Amino acid sequence: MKIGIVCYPTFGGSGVVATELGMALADKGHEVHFITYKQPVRLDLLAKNIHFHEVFVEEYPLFHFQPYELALTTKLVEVVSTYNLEILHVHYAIPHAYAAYMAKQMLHQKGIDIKVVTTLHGTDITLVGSHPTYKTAVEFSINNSDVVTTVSNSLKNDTLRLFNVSIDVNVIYNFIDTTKYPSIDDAECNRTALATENEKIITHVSNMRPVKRPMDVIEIFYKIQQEIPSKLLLVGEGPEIETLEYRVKELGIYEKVIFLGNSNDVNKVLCYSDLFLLPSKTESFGLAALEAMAAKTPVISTNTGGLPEVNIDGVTGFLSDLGNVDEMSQNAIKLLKDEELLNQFKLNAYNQAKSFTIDQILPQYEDIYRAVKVNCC
Ligand code: GMT
Repeated sequence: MKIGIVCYPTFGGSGVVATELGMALADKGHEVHFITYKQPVRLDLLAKNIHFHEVFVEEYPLFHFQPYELALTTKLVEVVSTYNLEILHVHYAIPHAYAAYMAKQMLHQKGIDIKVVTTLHGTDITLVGSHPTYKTAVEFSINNSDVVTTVSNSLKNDTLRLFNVSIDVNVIYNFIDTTKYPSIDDAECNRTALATENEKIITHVSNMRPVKRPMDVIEIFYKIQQEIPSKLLLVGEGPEIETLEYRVKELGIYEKVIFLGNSNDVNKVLCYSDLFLLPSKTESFGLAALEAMAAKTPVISTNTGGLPEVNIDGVTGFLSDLGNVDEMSQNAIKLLKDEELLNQFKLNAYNQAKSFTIDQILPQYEDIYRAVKVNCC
């Protein structure tokens, strides 16, 4: 099939899912065209069947906000008609589903029928999409897609609760390629660079936005390190970083917290991590938790959104109410103190991750593409 993928090219989960999906589809022989404003961070441009089309936004002094939707719509019309694409799969509704709808109408006038598959990822529904500023347009774009998917049951329920939805919503979970995670014995899994032999390594990966509650990560770690020799690795960049650094200095734990910034090597950090912290306010799925589990790292998380569909309380980690920093740190200490229990949880986490492998999820998207083509025209 000839498939166009529209996504954010940055380190966010929706862009990662879109990129990994596109590369796996290309690997299976589909022709995949990425259409976005920058090359996606995890995209292997030299791989077979992969194409990338950059959306340029012409700046003009009159514009306070650059009209990205218009530039994207124009590019979609051009790419679909030039390469005879059959499916446009847009990740994150805002503004991608809206631009795809507009492109579909323009292509229809040229006698071209393109099918639009919209995957909702989380904040495009919860925090941002349901805000009155966007809600009408997001609802319209959802209802006028040919197929809609969400990345968890929780996000499906949120979508049905927050919007007046007149189309079926399919759940297709986030996925993982477990082969991409080195094991602790591999040379590239170099834990000695960051911690001593007797220290435990605790990791948090996010875009450091308030929704991820990174300050809770610091408070949880502060309690852990009082009882267990340990280091905290923070991977990712975002608006909270400065405040976090300030708090870490204030607590006197600066030498125990390592700020790694954005990284394409998250798997190499996770392979030697003993515990992963994800105390998010909301999380439609929690791809970061799944990535940790694929690297045999148990997860201490909140019980919000789709996290209970991924992290199993008392098995692959522990779940707590939002903001319950005391319980989260107690659970972390309990695990880190008991080597046997920790190893059991590491194994459980890995086994749970294996139920979300790409080879189980990819065919679900292919089935949707095939079905929407058959029902078409
Ligand atoms: O987590 C973010 O803020 C990034 C965001 C995105 O769309 O890029 O992630 C969302 O999509 C991921 C992939 O489907 C999910 O695993 C994350 O849980 C979800 N984030 C939230 O719902 C906050």
